[in-house]
Amino acid sequence: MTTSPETSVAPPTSDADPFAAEHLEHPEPLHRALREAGPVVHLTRYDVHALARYREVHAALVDWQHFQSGAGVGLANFHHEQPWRPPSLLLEADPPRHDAPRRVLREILAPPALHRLRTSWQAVAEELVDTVLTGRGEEFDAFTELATAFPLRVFPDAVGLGPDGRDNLLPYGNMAFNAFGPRNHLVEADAHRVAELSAWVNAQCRREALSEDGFGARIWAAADHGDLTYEQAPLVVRSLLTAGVDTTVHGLAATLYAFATHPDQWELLRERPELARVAFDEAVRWQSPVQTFFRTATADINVSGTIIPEGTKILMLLGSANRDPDRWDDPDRFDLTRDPSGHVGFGMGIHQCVGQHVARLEAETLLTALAQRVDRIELTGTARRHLNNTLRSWASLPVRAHPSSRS
Ligand code: QZP
Repeated sequence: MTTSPETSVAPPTSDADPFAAEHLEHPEPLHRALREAGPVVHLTRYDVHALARYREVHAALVDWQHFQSGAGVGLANFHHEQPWRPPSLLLEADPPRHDAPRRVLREILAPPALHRLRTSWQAVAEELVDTVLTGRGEEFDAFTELATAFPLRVFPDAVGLGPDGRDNLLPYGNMAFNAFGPRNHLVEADAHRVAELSAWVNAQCRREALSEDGFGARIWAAADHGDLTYEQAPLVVRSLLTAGVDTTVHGLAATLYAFATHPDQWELLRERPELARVAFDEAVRWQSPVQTFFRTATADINVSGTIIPEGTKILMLLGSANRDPDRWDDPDRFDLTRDPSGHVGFGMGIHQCVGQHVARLEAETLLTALAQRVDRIELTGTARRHLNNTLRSWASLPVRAHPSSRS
């Protein structure tokens, strides 16, 4: 994608604010406009360059040498602004510093390591679905009762968290994902909780706070083996607690919303339950729970004919890339028969979501339990969003689920 500087042109500009409420609520019109404007668009309000097409987003994600993460993956440039918390050793770091923590977490969250969780997660999913189907006359809020309840039942236990204060996890994540955006009203709204929530999360990352058999304990054991330093271990645990809760909650919510609004696709899943995993990936492509993050240019980079100046921030619109008609047939359609692989909803390249197998296992166990028990799922009211600067989030998914006769 890098060509000689002589061929460069000034990019089209836009004064749109991708973090304004109207665009967070309905991002598609802005995404289409930015994709059509050109391969690179200068956003004058923030003085950043935005990539909205699949081709450029993908190319930037795999080129960590030119598109660095060490200056932060939010709007704030850590070289000029103090980060709100010590930077993540994985997310907000480049090779070589990034690599040891990444290797440790990759082993701990790899499919073979998750194998022993499957049976217990299946049982939790079945019990949870049975409870919502009997408890409330088959009408319930699928956001709170399933998409939120299920990850909160299985993930903190898998990490090895103690029982107290788990209700801090979602508010902490909401704050962290808002913090990647501008200091707008969403950030200001939670400012009074930063110290309290950070103190709680940091306390949970200590070795003494964690059970002896969870992901957290294995991170500390990696320090015993010399694969991490003892200073790094708590920050790697912090990454799990930051990245592992809200993302799966809103990813599962996106999947349930997709099925509630596409009954033919639910029918297909019931016929072929082995599609549960591909359904989750297709929902991640279609909704892109992680809508955006930034990189920073390490040099003057020529991107498809536009020079992006060294040291400036680049906004990657993952949700837009995942619906780029030049990459996807009928991109706005939620379709279990397509191959969604290659979507950038989990990122791409060396930083690609290290927890994606955990997320897929959560989705697979919950969807399978639901598909075995529910003929039809439909919205009974308005699906409501919660606004966040980074996450395409939900507040409510009121549904009716029709229990199947065979269960
Ligand atoms: C958040 C961390 C989509 C990403 C921005 C999600 C994410 C990944 C890692 C961390 C936080 O390491 O704290």
